[in-house]
Amino acid sequence: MKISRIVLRHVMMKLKQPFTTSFGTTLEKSFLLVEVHDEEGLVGYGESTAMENPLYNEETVKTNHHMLRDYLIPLVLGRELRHPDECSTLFSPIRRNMMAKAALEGAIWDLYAKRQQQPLSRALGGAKEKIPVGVSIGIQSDIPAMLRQVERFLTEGYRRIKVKVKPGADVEVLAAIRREFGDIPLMADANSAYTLDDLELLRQFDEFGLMMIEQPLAHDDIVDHAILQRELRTPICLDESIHSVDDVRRALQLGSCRIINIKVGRVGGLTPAKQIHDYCLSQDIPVWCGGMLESGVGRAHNVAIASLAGFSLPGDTSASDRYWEQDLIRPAVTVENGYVTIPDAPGIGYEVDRDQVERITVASETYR
Ligand code: OSB
Ligand code: MG
Repeated sequence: MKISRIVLRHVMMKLKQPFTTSFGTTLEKSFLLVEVHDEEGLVGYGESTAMENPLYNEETVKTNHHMLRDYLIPLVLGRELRHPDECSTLFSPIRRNMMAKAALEGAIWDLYAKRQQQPLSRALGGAKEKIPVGVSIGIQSDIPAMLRQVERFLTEGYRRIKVKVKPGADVEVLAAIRREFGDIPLMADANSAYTLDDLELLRQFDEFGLMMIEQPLAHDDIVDHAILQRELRTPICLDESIHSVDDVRRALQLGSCRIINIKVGRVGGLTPAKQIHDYCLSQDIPVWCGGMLESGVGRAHNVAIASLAGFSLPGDTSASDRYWEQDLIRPAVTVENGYVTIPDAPGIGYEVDRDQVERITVASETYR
């Protein structure tokens, strides 16, 4: 396939409700959409999961724009590609900037699958027909507000509840959820809000029989996490610390975690995500697909990768209406009985609503 034109859009979508983590609150989501066009008029779509500000990782909408415009797009534009896996090799001289790479690579995967007239899930090697999904609930103003959110999502059928925690909004919240809802599949995500100085506090998490605690310690750490994991019964799941198969290998060798959250953006694309999945499957380490408040485009990529066999735990691939009044894709992603059905149309499997994309576009550039 030959990519003859690339359109880069800066778009803005307003979330239904603010989403709060230990690092900040998002209400308006500003992000980049990538369109790759081939000579036959087919289009592949990708979404950058870089946020406006560098609070989750070091990337931002603007750094992604720079990397795409000045480095990554020139590497693929006009080039004959046989397979999207080639992006990993082409991009390898460029250090990091994983989300920028993933946005372009994801668009190329979509285009490739459309050209093969195959759903992206199948092009990636996924065989599942539906995937179990969970939901991620942001930090709330008080415990009653949190209990209302948990109740709402349990009613909607979600198969696992994840709550964001931070010092001062943690054990009491978890205790209240257990008291109210009993033995539901429950986990907590700290987004690096703790240090080893909080060991005695973190030990109290063990009382709640959580499925896991996600990224309790620093975003760039695997050593302190190994010390913590030896002290806790609750499995640690790493999110921010993992960018590659080598990161996973080293973390497992040290005993830093027992579960891996795979985010396509954080690891640099679908090909690296699949490699991490394959490695974890070979090591008997459960994985699940994380989310970054994606629009339908990124959500569709997440649904596709989560169709691989090793994604044995419910992911953060919730329904479009979890965050959006109106999504960019048709039909919207829906959850029935706690499952999302893998679409069988070619590529990402959902139609991109071009009118809606135009309405939310703040700026766009075309490269040819
Ligand atoms: O740590 O998983 C995270 C959202 C933004 C940044 C980081 C994270 C999250 C979520 C929400 O937990 C996942 C989602 O529903 O998209
Ligand atoms: Mg996380």
